[in-house]
Amino acid sequence: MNHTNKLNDGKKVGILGGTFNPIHSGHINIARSALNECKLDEIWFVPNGCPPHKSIDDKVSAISRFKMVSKTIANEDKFYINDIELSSIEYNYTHVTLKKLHEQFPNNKFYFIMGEDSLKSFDTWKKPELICQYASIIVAVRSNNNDLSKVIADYARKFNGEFILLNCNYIDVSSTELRNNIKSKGLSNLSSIEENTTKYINEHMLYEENDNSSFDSVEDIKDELSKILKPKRYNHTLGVMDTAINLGMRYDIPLYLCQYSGLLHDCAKSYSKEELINFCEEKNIEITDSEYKAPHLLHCKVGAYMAKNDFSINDDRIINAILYHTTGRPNMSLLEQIVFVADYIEPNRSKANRLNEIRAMAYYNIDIATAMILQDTISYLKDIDAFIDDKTIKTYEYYCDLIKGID
Ligand code: DGI
Ligand code: FE
Ligand code: FE
Repeated sequence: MNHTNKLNDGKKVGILGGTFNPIHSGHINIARSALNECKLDEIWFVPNGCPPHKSIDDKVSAISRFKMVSKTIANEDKFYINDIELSSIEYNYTHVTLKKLHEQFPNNKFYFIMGEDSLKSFDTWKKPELICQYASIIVAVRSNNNDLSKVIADYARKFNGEFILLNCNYIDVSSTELRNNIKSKGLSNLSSIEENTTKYINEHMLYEENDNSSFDSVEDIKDELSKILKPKRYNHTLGVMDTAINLGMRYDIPLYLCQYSGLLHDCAKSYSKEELINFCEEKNIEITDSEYKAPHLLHCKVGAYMAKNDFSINDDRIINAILYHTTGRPNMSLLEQIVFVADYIEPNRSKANRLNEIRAMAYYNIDIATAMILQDTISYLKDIDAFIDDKTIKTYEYYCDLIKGID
């Protein structure tokens, strides 16, 4: 992660604050122009925290916005992320943030970047003279105009500050409009959103309306499962549901998706091997060679079928989380990974080796936890001489490769 640290002391640094909800090409354009035109060494993106008594958009947490910005700029050489506003529980006034940055990096020269619209209200900000003391102000404008030059000259005198006009093709993208567009049309046609941002938004399902109105209720499903599953299996199911919800909190995944996936992942577990095969043959569900060799694997396919048809789950993300919960698959969605890991670590489990290690790792880095689970599962299957599905091996190899790249 391009996280700023003390080693960055002694540089010309542009500060770009904002809610970044979401981050878009308007932000990136301003950052690039400021870097190049004002000959800065670095741009630090400073996402706002969650102000007291006020939620920016309750559905997208400050941490999630921070991570979205971080992923978006990860491949940019001179763009960094700074969590100074995220780690404060007070309202983040710009003059306070700049003072703190100044104290942490006394040898840096800071440039606070703002759009021309913000400039017009600058004299209503808290302590503009302190802002000017700790930073020069870069004002991104679409085109030079005399009005603005006059405002700037007035402010410069009044607050004893340095104001720099930055002409850039600064497009005033509205985040509110973007959020609404994402909700109504999806992300595919939004040219103002970077590819890595799109990936993050999709992966975490940000800005989506949660629609589970057609699903059977959680209570009804629990009632039914308590009848069709043995008590131990039913308890395991509740454990996976709760653990998946916890992981959903940790990794910013809508909790209802974790809840339904966890609750239903083993709904076909009461079927015997023969019953699973018969069920699939009857419903024309394809059985692979591996599944004929290890028919218990079919509880995933049958479970997915039951979730759809018996519990009205018409959401493919949940169906896939059920489908891949035993073998996993390369490049799982975060939801799939959450159910895969929750299944292994839920509190009723006690037999596996390294359970404590894997439980702790699950909340630190889910990719490493996934690789550890697969490593232990494969080793266990080899010990008992069981047939190993190619998918299990492929998934293991995929996550081993993935975690090799972690810095
Ligand atoms: O249904 P659960 O017991 O809660 O958990 P699960 O669906 O992950 O199934 C776990 C069992 O499946 C465990 O004993 C390991 C086994 N398993 C995982 N991958 C493979 C496998 N068994 C075979 N034969 N082949 C595999 O590739
Ligand atoms: Fe299972
Ligand atoms: Fe399970």
